[in-house]
Formats: sequence, C-alpha cells, structure tokens
Amino acid sequence: MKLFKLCLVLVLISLSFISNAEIVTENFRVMMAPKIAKNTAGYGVIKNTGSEADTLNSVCSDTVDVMFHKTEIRSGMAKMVHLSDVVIKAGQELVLEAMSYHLMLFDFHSAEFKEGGKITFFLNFKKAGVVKVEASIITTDSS
Ligand SMILES: [Cu+2]
Repeated sequence: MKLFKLCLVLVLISLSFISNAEIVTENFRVMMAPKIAKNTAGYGVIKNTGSEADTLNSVCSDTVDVMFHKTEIRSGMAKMVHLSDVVIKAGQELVLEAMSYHLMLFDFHSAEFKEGGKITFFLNFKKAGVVKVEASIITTDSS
C-alpha cells in the first residue's frame, strides 16, 4: 500500500487536534535527484520552542512516499536507519542534513517533480499534532 494513502487518513484524523504548539520548521528543502536515482533526501530544521519535550512519531506526504531516516556510521560503513518516535526536548532542535537525520523520499521520479517545485510534508507529533511543512525542490544545497 502506498504510504501516502495512510498519510491522508492520519492527517484527516489529526486535523481536529491541531494545537500548533511549539514546533517551528525552517529551511525545508528536497534535493532534486539525478535521473538514474530512484530516491532522494530532504533536509531542514525542526525546533521545539515550547517548554515540554515533544515526539516526532512519523512523517508523510500526500504526493510521495517518505520516511524519517538517520545515517549512522557502523564499522566504517554509512548505513541508513529508519526512525520513529524521535524525541525533541524543550528548546532543542533537530537538524536534518547530509550524513545525519533526513527525510527519505522513495520513487521520486515517478511523481515528476521539478526543480523549483514544492512538496508538502506532514510531521506527526505526539503533542503538537500535525505540522505541515512545505519543502522547495532544489539542485544545489547551499545551506
Ligand atoms: Cu535515507
């Protein structure tokens, strides 16, 4: 089953609970993948500006299959690990960047994304509810 169908259900259920709590997102972007690559990554910063910890349970999109990943070095090899339930403490931020936390987008080219386009993600938090974030599609990451 496509993950984004599940996403829509989840978002619809959660919309009534949106508190717009204390989660702030910045500088979300998706790297345009080379034509031969099926998958690509998205980066950005998620800040918890509140006074309590919150947990990122999952991430989804209505246009692409996406998972929350972290690249870890194990025995000298870079390996990507799927994460769920990532805690962001009060006042802390989670930086998604190369060789670290990232959004993993699957079968990217099947959806005909273009440079300059946008992809909407829904970050599902335990306390803050659904946080919507728009990511720009870019080719060169300057940040
Ligand atoms: Cu990954």
